[in-house]
Amino acid sequence: MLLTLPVLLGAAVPSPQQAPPLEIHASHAWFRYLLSSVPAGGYMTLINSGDTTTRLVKASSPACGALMLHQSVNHGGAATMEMVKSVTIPAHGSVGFAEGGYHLMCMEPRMKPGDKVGVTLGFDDGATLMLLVPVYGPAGPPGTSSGGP
Ligand SMILES: [Cu+2]
Repeated sequence: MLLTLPVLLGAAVPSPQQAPPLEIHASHAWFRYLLSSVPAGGYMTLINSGDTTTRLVKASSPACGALMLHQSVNHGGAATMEMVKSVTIPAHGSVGFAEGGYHLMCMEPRMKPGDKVGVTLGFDDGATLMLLVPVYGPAGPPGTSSGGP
């Protein structure tokens, strides 16, 4: 559950001249590609090694018509997915993007298994993280089909 708190502008730190050092990194990122007519799900773990909680607020890729932040949700037994405005990554914490939870949704994917596609993640402090994300077919990465750690 997220609560929206009033933003105290007076307490904001001065705008840095460039994006602050990135303390976010991604591990085990991959796309599941099915067909060009079906959105491709993007999965990863985002790790925040910094002292500041941050939020992922956008994603883009030249290999996608649009790259959205999604969350799978269960409304009274019906599984659907919704767009989310942001995903919070706690200080010294991590967030998993996996089936059944948060994921990236690549609309109109232009990729194929074996490709590596560029993805840019944008955070609420203005920082960006560029990834090269491998593409797998329906079975996913080798050795992870059992659910993995
Ligand atoms: Cu989705």
